[in-house]
Order: sequence, then C-alpha cells, then structure tokens
Amino acid sequence: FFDHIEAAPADPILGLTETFKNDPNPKKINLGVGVYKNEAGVTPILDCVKQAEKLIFETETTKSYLPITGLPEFGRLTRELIFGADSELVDGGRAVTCHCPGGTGALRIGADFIKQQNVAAKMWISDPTWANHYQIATAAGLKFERYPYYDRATHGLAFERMLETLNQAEEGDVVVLHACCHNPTGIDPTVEQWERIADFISEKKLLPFIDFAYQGFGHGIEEDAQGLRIIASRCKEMIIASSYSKNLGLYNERVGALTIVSADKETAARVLSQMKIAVRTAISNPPAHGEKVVTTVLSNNELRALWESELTAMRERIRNMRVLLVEKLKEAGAGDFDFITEQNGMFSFSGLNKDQVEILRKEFSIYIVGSGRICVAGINAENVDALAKAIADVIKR
Ligand code: PLP
Ligand code: TYF
Repeated sequence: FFDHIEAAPADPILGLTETFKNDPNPKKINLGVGVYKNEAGVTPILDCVKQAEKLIFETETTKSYLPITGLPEFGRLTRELIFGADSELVDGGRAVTCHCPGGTGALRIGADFIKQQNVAAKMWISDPTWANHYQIATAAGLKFERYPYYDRATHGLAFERMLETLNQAEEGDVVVLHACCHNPTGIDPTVEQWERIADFISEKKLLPFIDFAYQGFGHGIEEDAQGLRIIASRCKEMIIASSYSKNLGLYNERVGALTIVSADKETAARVLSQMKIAVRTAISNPPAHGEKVVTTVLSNNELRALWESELTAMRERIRNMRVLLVEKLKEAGAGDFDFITEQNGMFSFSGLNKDQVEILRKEFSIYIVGSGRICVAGINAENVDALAKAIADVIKR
C-alpha cells in the first residue's frame, strides 16, 4: 500500500528550525520561524497565562468534552477583541464563532465550510503569503489565484497592481487578506487603502476572508483591527480566522477562532449549524486547555491588564530591534534599510536573495527563510552586531 509513496520536502520554515537545532556553532542566530523571542532569546510563557493556568488548575472539575463550537464565552470574547467592545457584531447575532485548533485550524475549517456549502469556488490569495494559505485552499478543494502584493522597487505595497489583478475576480469569489503584520512582507495597507479595498470588495461582491494571526503585534490591539473593522462596516458578510498563538504566546495549545458574519441573524443561525458540521467532521470538538486560558485572561480585569502590558512589551521590543538593526546596518556599511522600520509585526522582507541567504547560513550560521524574510523577533542586543556585519559582508561581495 505504501511502496509508491514519495518523500515530501520539509516545510521550508519549520525545516529550517531543525537544521538550526543541529548547528553546533554557539553564535548561531535563528531568524527563520515566526515565533517571538525575548531579549534572552527565549520564547516565554506569559505571566498572565501562568496565572490563568493556576486558576484553572485549582477550579477545573472535569475533562469532559466542550461544545462543538467551544465555550460560548470564548466566542463572545473573541468577537469583542476583533470587532471592538462597542460593535453590534459582538452580541447582535449576525456573527458566530467556533474555537478551532489555531489560526491554521480556523483557516482550514473556514475553507471546508466554503467548499461544503458551495459558498464559492475560488480564493484570491496574496503573492507572497504564508505558504500554508495556498495548500489549505487546495486541500479543501478550492481553486486559488494569486494577486500581487509586494513592490520590490519600493519595498512597499503593490497597491494598484493588487487592485488591477483583483479586478479579474468574478462576483462571489473569496479574497484572503492579512488583517495586519502581513506574513512574510511586514507591509500593511494604510487606512485609506483599506477603505478602497473595502469599497472594491463590496462593489465587486467578493467575500473577504481575513487572516488575523498577529493582533497586537503591529501598533496595538485596537489599531491592528482597523482594516478588518473598515471591511466589516462596508461588507455585510465576511469570514475571519483569528489566532491566539502569537499574542498570548499559546503556540502549542492551538487556540484560534473561526468567525462568520452573515447579513442577518436568521442566516447566521443556519450558518452556525453548518459550521458545527464542518468542525465535527474535522475535529469533533476543540481542545479545552488553551481555550480556558484565553477565556480566563480576557474576562478577568487584572489578567487582561497584565496581558495588554506583556503584549505591549513584545511589540515594543520588536520595534526597537527594527530600529537597532537599521542603525547597525548603516554603521556596518550595508546601506539604507530604513524600510525595515516602516514594516509591522515579526517579519520583514530584507531584500536579500537566495544566494545571500545561503552564504549567511553556511558561513555565519545565520538562518533566514529563502525568500529573504527575516523574523525580527529573533534579534537581540547581543546578536545584532554580528548580524549586521554579516549582512554587510554578504551584500558587498
Ligand atoms: N496565518 C498566518 C499569516 C501565520 O503567519 C500563521 C502562523 O503560524 C498562521 C496563520 C497560523 O497560526 P497558528 O499557529 O495559530 O495556526
Ligand atoms: O511563518 C511563520 O514562520 C509562522 C510559523 O508550516 C509557521 O507562521 C511556519 C510554517 C508552518 C507553520 C507555522
């Protein structure tokens, strides 16, 4: 049965982490995978999470199954976070939410739902994007096309080309958008651009599917939701896949959410009934621990305030590293990398090419994804000098 099976290539990002782990060089630097690291190079468990876990440990009385959609309170708190506490979408009944295993689980169950319910046949996905987007669309049985996103010349958004290409979309197609901190470029639309995107999508009758994996990593919890909220103000229907992996550091607990907004609450109730089928056929019901942590932190005033301060510290550390890297690159004679400070979230497209990336790995034990994407969260005061010098060296060859 299995003889014909060919070996699959390693995931280009997760595979890089494996190679990094096996590198004996004590000065090695991992700027590959998108995982936050603190100044000491550690991916910490947040204090708010530790405290919530203590509360859960003391009060939990059963490990019996959760509802298919997860805890209702989890859904409500998630809607509050993405739409804003004042939004009618929090309690109005038009938006329904399921806990899914991570943002990935939400994307996949959302794509399954689209396929199963004949919502659409095609997705438009940015080029470049997090590679799993293309794979998830295909695995769910949907076709996809790419729209340009990155302008190499300006290190900015290829906004006009993006809309020109999306003009070829047909009524009813799905458009996948990153809400903030675009992976891999770190480039997000401005508020004015979001307004144009929202008008465009609404006029062309496309369905926005928003991937919200980095809320709080760009400019703040509310600020990062601006684009999504502009879309929600102009489009009556939308899908959101959000994640708590990064902003609560719950990577391995697999906590994400799929939220679907319908035009009215009667439709939303029918949508929810079919979302439950999509969840049941994929995972039956969600894992509880991470979901309880999120629900506890977001609903407890003290823990919520602690979370916000911890999230702010993560975001500010990354911003500081952007500034420091650009300074050190200038000092090392690598040239002008000012665009790095304009970008948001964990990632930047450095502009380094495949060959340069390979030299950095082989000669300097610096690990960067082949596209030239660097995870800024892997930089700290201790490794930034060596990093900037190595990049300058490679660029000047
Ligand atoms: N979407 C984007 C753009 C991502 O970068 C990630 C990162 O892992 C995800 C979704 C999935 O996140 P999760 O770990 O919550 O599945
Ligand atoms: O892009 C990243 O680095 C993160 C983590 O298959 C990740 O989104 C990378 C690859 C992958 C799953 C998660």
